[in-house]
Amino acid sequence: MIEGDRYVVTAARRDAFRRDGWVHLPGVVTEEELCGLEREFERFLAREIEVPGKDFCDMAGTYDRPIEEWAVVNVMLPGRYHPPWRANVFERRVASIAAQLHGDDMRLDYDQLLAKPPGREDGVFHWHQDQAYWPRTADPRTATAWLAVDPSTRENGCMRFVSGSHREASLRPHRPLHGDRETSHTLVADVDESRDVVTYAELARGDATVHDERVLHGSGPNRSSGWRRACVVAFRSAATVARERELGFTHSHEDAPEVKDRVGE
Ligand SMILES: O=C(O)CCC(=O)C(=O)O
Repeated sequence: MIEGDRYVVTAARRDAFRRDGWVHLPGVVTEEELCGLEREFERFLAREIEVPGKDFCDMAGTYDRPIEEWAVVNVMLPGRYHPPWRANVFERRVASIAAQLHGDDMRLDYDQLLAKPPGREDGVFHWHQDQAYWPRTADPRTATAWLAVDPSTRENGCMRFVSGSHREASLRPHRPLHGDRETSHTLVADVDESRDVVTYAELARGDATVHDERVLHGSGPNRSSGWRRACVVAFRSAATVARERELGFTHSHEDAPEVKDRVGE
């Protein structure tokens, strides 16, 4: 339920988040609010809003793949490059969600836009745990929200999760998808669907999922005739965000290589 900038998370949904490592929240933004976000989203995709270097990239291919062939378009840190995007209605609602899940010291760590073009068998976001991408920090509290800009279905490559995997004792091994992190940012973890129970998060436009840094997740190909677009914001504790910045880690793919080398240690 929406109350101004606040989205009320029921006790049952808070419990689901703790148990499964993710939760589906219906109606986080209204249709009217989503139309405003969508207009700006399209300006990023059309490159009317400039996002430099590797922060505009393909999460399925290598950094040098021609743009016409991209299968998972990734806009990293849209708010950094386009100040009017900052503190948008989705971000404000998720700030309230993060506080309800984890407490009042949660802060925005990064934002991101993800878009899969129609009819792409390779439009796969490979299985991973977000923590593998980040430097290790003492406080694990994380609320990463993923907003469906298009109805999100199994056909167009909705998010999928291995529920409860955030409670495994150690992080699963991750390997770079294309050899090394200079060629592509993407990491892959092994998921064995005969053992790991996979849940598909089909969402209506305006719904969101919120996930923990340790839960295994990803998404399959886009076999539909339309785009599958999503806005992401990640909230972590103020202390964690401060520690990351101290390490020079901003979630930009443009961060210095010595910082990248620390990721996934
Ligand atoms: O959009 C997707 O398919 C994956 C997004 C994701 O992995 C994330 O937001 O952590």
